[in-house]
Amino acid sequence: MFLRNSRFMEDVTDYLNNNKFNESVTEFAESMFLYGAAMKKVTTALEIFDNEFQVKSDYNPIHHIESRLKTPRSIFKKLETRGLPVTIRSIRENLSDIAGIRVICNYIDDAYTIARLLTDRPDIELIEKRDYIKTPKPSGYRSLHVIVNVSVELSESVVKIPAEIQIRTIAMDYWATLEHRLKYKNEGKVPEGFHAKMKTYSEELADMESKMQEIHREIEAGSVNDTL
Ligand code: 0O2
Repeated sequence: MFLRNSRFMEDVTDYLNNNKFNESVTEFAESMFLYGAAMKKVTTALEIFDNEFQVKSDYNPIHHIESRLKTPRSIFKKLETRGLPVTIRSIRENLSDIAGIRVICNYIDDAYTIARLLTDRPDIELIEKRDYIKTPKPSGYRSLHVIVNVSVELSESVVKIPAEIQIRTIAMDYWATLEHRLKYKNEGKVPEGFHAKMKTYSEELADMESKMQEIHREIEAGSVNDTL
């Protein structure tokens, strides 16, 4: 499947021609297939939770789900930037975000609920949790990152493949998407004061969503007196 993808082939051929990647394209494609399978397993698990909430509950914490496989170009670039060998072994040992899944939730509490539901499953093993909601990055970036090992059942064996799940609210996603676009629009050149402003806006959004969370908790607890 991946071998027929022309962009995939272009990226790998480019590296082969430059002698940067001295490995078999077939082997590389096979390892990408495993990351794709891990991504599919996590998205399917999430879609089942999503459907279950829709059918059984009057509240669904999942707003929507996104997923992507890191492109060969971006894999090679990340290894090079870090001064790591550009080999399949190095990819396996150093990169945990080739299979990437993003879950967008309504409220902050929902992000923790989704992380728990996923990592309670026997086929999804928690490796590392990076809580940028409790401790945002210096840029103002907020999100809950969960690095997991996913058990992928093949025809004759079971393999464990890493995946990165980013769980964030609509407000966190709004900030991260626009900040990323603004930052990379001009090859990384940003106007003066950009970083300080983005950090302030992130704090303002965090403040607003804590208030929205509070209203949600009150409504869920049934302690609302006002009539519409
Ligand atoms: P892409 O294309 O989004 O995947 P690691 O991922 O472990 O190699 P790091 O930075 O220690 O490196 O991991 P971390 O902190 O878990 O964050 C990685 C990802 O979080 C990034 O992926 C972004 O998606 C997101 N992220 C982190 N910081 C910021 C930020 O300041 N702004 C925005 N908009 N997103 C951020 P990649 O690898 O950069 O690329």
